Amino acid sequence: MNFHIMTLFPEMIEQGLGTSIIGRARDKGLISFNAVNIRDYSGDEKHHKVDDYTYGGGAGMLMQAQPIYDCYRAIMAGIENRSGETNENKKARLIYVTPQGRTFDQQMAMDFAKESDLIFLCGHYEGVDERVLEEIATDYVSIGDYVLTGGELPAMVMIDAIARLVPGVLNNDESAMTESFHNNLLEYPQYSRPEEWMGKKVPAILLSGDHKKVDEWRLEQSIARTKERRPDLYEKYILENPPKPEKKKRRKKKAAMAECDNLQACDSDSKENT
Ligand code: 6GU
Repeated sequence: MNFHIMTLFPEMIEQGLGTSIIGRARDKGLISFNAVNIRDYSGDEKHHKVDDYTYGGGAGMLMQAQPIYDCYRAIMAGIENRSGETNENKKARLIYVTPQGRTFDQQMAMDFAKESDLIFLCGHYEGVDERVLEEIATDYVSIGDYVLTGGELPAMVMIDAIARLVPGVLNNDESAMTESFHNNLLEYPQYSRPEEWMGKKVPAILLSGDHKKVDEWRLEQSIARTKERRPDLYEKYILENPPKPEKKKRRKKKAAMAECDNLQACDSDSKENT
């Protein structure tokens, strides 16, 4: 998977994505980063200017259309050159990173992870000339309802989330982790040595060696935690996993997993276990 980032600060991207798991994946050739400086495509030979005042007045400068478009064309030419005739009809998606976009989430990360090339456009100043966006942007994506000074950090956030889904990027241990947001549940609490720390004991069930019980406990904890911390996600989980009506006789055995669908049981559970 190849990430192309159109930016005024390519060094920010290179530093941000060059280390840890993502850097290792790049070194292994599983992903690549191509941070392209929009300023290199300025038509202004002398000052390499890429911004100007807005028509209609108002504060701030706007990134002009032409340098962005030329930068985009150069990236596209590189992609087409590399992929040859094989997928000539499939245009790479271009993500304009903007607080006005759809909020990025795990589902979007999974969707973007299917692409072979992704182009990110990082805005600065007051924004970008609308006409070039109409011409090249396929997706408008934000990372949340707050304003940042530029699109580089959000682009890196998205690239990290997407890249770790590319096969081979995570090693077995990393990918075997039961993750928050899979199935709309947050991760259960985890413990390592020592067995007792600051007077707090590791829940006994985790030391029992009974894998089935441990799994049940973890699911129960995940559900309780999601309900308490992210009621919005919990709603989704319940919609997709409606609680099954229990037969009376088998109720005791199956109780652990089902109980958390009931608000009171969940609340008392999570208190007992914290
Ligand atoms: Cl994607 N860009 C900028 N500039 N600010 C943001 C954002 C994106 N998402 C949240 N704030």
